[in-house]
Amino acid sequence: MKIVDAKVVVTSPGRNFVTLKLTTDEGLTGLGDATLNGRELAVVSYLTDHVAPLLIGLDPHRVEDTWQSLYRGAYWRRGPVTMAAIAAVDVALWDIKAKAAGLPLYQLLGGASRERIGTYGHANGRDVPELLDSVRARLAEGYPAVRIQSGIPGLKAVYGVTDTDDTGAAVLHQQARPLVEDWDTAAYLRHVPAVFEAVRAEFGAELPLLHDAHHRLTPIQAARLGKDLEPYRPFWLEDCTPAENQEALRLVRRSTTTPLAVGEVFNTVYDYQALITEQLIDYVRSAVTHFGGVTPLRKLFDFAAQYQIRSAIHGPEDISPVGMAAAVHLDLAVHNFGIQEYSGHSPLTDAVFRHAYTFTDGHLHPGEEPGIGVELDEELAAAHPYAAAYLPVNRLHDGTVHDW
Ligand code: CS2
Ligand code: MG
Repeated sequence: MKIVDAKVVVTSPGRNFVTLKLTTDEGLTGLGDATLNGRELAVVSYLTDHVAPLLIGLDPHRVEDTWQSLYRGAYWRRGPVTMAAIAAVDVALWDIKAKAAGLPLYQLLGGASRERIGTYGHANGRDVPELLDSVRARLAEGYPAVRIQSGIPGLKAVYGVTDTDDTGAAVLHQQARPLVEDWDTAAYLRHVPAVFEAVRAEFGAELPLLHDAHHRLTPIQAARLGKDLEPYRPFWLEDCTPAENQEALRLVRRSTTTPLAVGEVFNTVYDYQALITEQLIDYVRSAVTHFGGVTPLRKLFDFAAQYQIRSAIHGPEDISPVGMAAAVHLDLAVHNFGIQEYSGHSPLTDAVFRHAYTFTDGHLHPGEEPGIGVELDEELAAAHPYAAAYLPVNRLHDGTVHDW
């Protein structure tokens, strides 16, 4: 079997997605997600101009060899653009391989290790009452765990708190030019424990509560927050400090028993090396789309499993249904599964990307369709062209740029 066509489809059914579609001489097709939120066109060019021509004529069954060729052959390694492009090729090849075998992808990854996949949903509010209503809404949808993000008194717009227009519809924090949000770490550190106190008071001690600090704290501030949240027993504190400096987590780890989750912005195992071998974290957060595909992410999970660290694949709306499908197949198969983030997508996005995975009573299942179980409606995709959209930028009150 040979690859005879490699096409990059950019569509924006409410937000931008980049998809690679490979076609073989036997008529089999494979899809891969290459969406890099806010830098989509860089990956489009990487794939279109530098990778797609090299794929024509290759045997699609040679998944590992193609991955190694794209990783080592570029000479310039790692990074979000390169690894999103390689991820799209990798997932498309796994999709073809599983279709050729007539099996859902998870069967090629060792088969099911569980019956269904536990998820967590996003609850947020501009203030505590609104947050409590949002938690209620996620529980009503069946989510077994909830991430809680709240507005901060004195701050206009904060990460994770969905702005809604006067019709109540979510206003995506993605504009043709970056929105500028404001930040005050001291106000945040004062407020978050009170938010957990209020949610625990309302929903009790059992409900798994997650929180994302989104890279914004120094190590000692992260240690402070981890300690302050211990009485509320969070399921995890995510991205408590920018983890490019992996050593920073040593200070946090020795200061608190609050579980730590890191890694959605990481794209190779080397970003995690010390975090895993020194057991500085409890969950690895990389998504198939940002980590180079199923091939390396499975290896990362097996490495993490030696240290009793579990998976927690990144699953917000900017991971397309193609990337989500690949994640759910991995979630079903790996032994050290932890939890799957799941925000769902708009009905229009689900129409562009028809998928076999299901979300029922707060749990996902990949379904039994051969491959990853996603079909791309190219005609509908073409009706929603790319629209420039950028993530916000964060600034302190004195105007200093801060992590968003
Ligand atoms: C967040 C993401 O879901 C999360 O944990 O960190 O929503 C992140 O803000 C977006 O993926 C950025 O595109
Ligand atoms: Mg996050």
